[in-house]
Amino acid sequence: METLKGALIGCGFFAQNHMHAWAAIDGAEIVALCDRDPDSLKNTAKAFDVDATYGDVAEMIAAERLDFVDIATTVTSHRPLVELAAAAGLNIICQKPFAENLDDARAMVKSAQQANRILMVHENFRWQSAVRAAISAIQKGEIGTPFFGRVSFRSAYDVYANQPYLATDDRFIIQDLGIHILDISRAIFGNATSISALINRINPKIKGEDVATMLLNHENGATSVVDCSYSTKRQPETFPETLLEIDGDRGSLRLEAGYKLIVHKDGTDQVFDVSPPLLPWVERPWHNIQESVQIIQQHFVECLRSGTNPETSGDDNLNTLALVEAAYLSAQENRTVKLDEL
Ligand code: NAD
Ligand code: 89Y
Repeated sequence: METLKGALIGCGFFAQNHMHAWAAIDGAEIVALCDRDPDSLKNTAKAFDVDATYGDVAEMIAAERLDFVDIATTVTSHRPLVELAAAAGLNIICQKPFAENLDDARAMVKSAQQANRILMVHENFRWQSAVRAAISAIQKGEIGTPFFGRVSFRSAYDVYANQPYLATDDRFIIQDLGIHILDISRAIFGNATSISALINRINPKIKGEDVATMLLNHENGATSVVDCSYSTKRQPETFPETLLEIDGDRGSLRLEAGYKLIVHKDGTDQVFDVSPPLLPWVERPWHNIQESVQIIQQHFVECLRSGTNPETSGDDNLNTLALVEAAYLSAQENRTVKLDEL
């Protein structure tokens, strides 16, 4: 089978993880890089030994024979880049947040559908092996039918050092991080019908909210609480772990700090170490996220090969993005927002 040829668009902070992961994945290779910033372009080309470099995406797409593009830019550029790539007949994997708003996201999904190409969102947290182990235990029925969950991410890790835009954007934690945690809640309980959100800014040096507490009602009748904070100073500092407490009608499950999975059923606890493997290129504490980058990109390649829709497709991600929009609306108007309002 021929190796799929891809191009990376955006060679910034997080794209370095994409490149390490592509190098470790069978069946696909990155043959070209694009970035408007010459230094990022040059450094990434050197680090990963890629000869073809471009400062303009349209120029790159015209010059290269590609099967897919991997969009690792920040959100404002996602819609034009996705539409350009789809119009050129390319498959696409695009970083989160997928779009700035739902209208853009719907148009992006449509552009890929019209081109009959695969569009996947790099929504990687549900692909973290520890989270996956919990989802898999729930899907196997280990705790019966889940009826309540707390999906929680609380940390004081300095995310602004690597991603300075997080301190200056109007929106912060729900759009940047909560999006992943809401997506995990969807992966466990399915789509939601309504959400109520409270937000707060504790860190005076940033513009957006750094604390969000969200209450979701799911289509299947389950309730979940999704809570996120980047102002929680604690030991152990759990960045970037998502912690879970899920109650089912036959038992309960907890994913605790240190990647400890506890499944309680028939009156006893079973305890599992679900620590992510330390891949050769990863660095603590990011290894959890970095491993999931490799897993999600591998899933993208498998979907391209088999022609199947990815689990975290553009279409699927509309539901996660709708939760983000609804959470901001709820916080702004101090009311419960029904998802069918959007
Ligand atoms: P960054 O600013 O470090 O890098 C973005 C790069 O894209 C920059 O080098 C910029 O010059 C380039 N760029 C922007 N528009 C372009 C265009 N039109 N053409 C060519 N190049 C362009 O940003 P980052 O921190 O690496 O974040 C990138 C994305 O990754 C964001 O959407 C962020 O939310 C996401 N991210 C995801 C995770 C995750 O776990 N999934 C973690 C961190 C960041
Ligand atoms: O951008 C964010 C993400 O997607 O995962 C963690 C992060 O890097 C900071 O919140």
